[in-house]
Amino acid sequence: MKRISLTQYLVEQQREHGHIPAQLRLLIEIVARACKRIAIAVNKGALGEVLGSADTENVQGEVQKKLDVISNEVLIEANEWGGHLAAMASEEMDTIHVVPNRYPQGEYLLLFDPLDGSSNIDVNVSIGTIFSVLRKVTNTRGVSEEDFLQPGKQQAAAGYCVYGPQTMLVLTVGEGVAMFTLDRETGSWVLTENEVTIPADTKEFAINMSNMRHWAPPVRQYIDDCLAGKEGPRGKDFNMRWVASMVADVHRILSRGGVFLYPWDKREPDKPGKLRLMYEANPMAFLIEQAGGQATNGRQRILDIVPTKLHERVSVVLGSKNEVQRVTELHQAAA
Ligand code: AHM
Ligand code: MG
Repeated sequence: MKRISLTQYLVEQQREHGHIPAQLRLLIEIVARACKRIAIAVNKGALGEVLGSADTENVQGEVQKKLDVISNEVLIEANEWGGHLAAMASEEMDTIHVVPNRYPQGEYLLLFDPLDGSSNIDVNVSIGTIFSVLRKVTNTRGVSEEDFLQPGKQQAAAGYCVYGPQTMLVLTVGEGVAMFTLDRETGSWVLTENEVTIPADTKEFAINMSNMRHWAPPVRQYIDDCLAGKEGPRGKDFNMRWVASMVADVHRILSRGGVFLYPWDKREPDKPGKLRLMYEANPMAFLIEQAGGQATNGRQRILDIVPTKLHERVSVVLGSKNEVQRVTELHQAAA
């Protein structure tokens, strides 16, 4: 099999479609390199003294794990000096990190969840890094949080890296989805799946079932119908999977179909959901749509939502098209 590296893939995309400017290519390569460093830290585990809590809290009031903090630092350090970015934002930082004056400022904005699936770090289950790239569209000097508040449909690129049995990078630059596997011997990202597509139908759903009693009626209805199996209104048996790392759950869906839900629930009625719009839902929604799936908040396409704040939360329903449509219709019927 001819091996195509990430660099070659990006150069060829640029030649064929002409939509990957040099700065964006550099950005993607730097993020991919940073993910390699994170993968090394993840693999070392207890031997690298990277497990356990950092005894600090992030802006969302969650206790940070050592690997949350390490991964955040790796991504910032790697991306500061290249001249491709104006600023970065992260799940682990209260506000944006502007590229320091000693480096040139670029035209892109990078958002990330440096280590997704934090509850799985210490139990050796797949975790990941999620990233989203926006262009700074305003011509104002300097950069502020406002510059980041763009709907997900304006993303220039998005992807994630999953640290599992294999380390894989999954990427879209708006021309389909490509998957790369890290070759540990050579240290390079090798294209192993191109033009990924999600089947429109599925018999597999992913949701944290322990929250069932807190869901809104349309979500309850959807899952009840799935659980009723062959004898129920769906006429088929469903299987359930929940890794509790969004990256791993989305990776399974991109690999063989399925539907993922993290819905609003009544314990926190004022919060639209648990997951964060700008660095979790948007990049995943972009990938899922690029693979032929759908992503909504139950009512509206995720990529159309105009954010009002950096750490905004959102309900998420994504994956195989016909299932997402069904959930969305149940919400519309209940409205
Ligand atoms: P994190 O970014 O702090 O790791 O939280 C996000 C994670 C998602 O990866 C996952 O889908 C969800 O939270 C798991 O939630 P739960 O603990 O309810 O299973
Ligand atoms: Mg996360």
